Amino acid sequence: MTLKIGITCYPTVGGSGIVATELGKKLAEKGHEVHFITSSIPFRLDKFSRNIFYHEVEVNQYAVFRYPPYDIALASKMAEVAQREHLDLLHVHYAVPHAICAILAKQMVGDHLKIVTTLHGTDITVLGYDPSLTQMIRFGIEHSDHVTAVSKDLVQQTKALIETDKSITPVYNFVDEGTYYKRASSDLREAYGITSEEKVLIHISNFREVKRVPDVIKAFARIQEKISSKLILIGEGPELPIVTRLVDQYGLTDKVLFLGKQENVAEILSISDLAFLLSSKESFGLILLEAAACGVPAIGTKAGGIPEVIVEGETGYLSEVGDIETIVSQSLKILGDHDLHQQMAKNAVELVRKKFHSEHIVKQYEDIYYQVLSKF
Ligand code: GMT
Repeated sequence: MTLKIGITCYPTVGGSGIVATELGKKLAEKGHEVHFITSSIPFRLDKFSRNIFYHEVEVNQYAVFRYPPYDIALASKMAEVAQREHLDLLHVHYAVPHAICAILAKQMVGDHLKIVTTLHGTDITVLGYDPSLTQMIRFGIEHSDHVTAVSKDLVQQTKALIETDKSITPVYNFVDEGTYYKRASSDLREAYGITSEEKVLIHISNFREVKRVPDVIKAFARIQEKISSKLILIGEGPELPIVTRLVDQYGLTDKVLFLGKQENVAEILSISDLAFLLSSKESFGLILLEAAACGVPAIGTKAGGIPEVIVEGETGYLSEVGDIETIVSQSLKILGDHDLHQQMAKNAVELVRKKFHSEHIVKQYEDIYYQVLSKF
């Protein structure tokens, strides 16, 4: 039986928006009718599919409102679309505000409309610490028909921080295998002025404090003294000025390439030798999966769900948050040993194929949908 599914996510926000959109696309390929209900068109929704629809949430800017009422507009749009299109369920990404809006919509439409909520991390590990929101997050979780989280660690953290007994299913993220694979060597290295002897290190994030990008620079400063290399930085965010200054202070301006925001990173990952994700909080770290799919080993921190994505000693190494010494020695070990690097690159591709394959993950979500719909 094919379903009619409404999907709400932050269309412009990193990993959660990407995963929600790719999930919608895969569901549509399997014959389900997918309705994106979002504030703008999700940036990965780039190709036409007759099973995919987009409903824009328009927020009234009426002068009396000090803050435009996005949540109310979203709930109202969800109810309108659910009624008109006879949706079976709403799959919302983020407890606050999206699960709350879905609960409101369900109250308007009726109990037959089911709610599946996926937690991505920021809603719990950042907002969960704000006491004024804890109760609201708990409400969103407990009134959803089913809740998933993108790692086992996030399941544990949610239970501990939000103090809920609600059953939460871990469902890992996935990448589109048609996009993320290692490209044959391109002229990109040459275009970026990278010589054939140089190794390429890469970090991709939204440059928020939790990503600890300065640690990447500190580690790179020492790595490039031993192994000729360049560091590619992709993304933009509040810490970019701090990072730029640090690169300057270390005299690394010729060795660090700031590429800004890039949407198609598979090409760039394909010329990379090692990826870094040194965050202090990270529920999953989608970029690690994207890197692994392109055959790039990674160094990550023992934070959140990262140890569920990097297999220690097989696809990369793990270190304590801020332990630059260990990060440097682990990086030198991988970059200095061709056979180890090749083996890790191979293992990484295999890991994505076995543990995180889109077919397997999409099936897990479908099973959850059928399960909630079978309950009256
Ligand atoms: O990392 C961010 O700040 C963005 C955020 C998002 O909403 O996309 O990322 C969260 O969700 C991603 C997709 O599930 C995860 O891969 C990221 O680890 C998670 N970020 C954090 O937990 C900090």
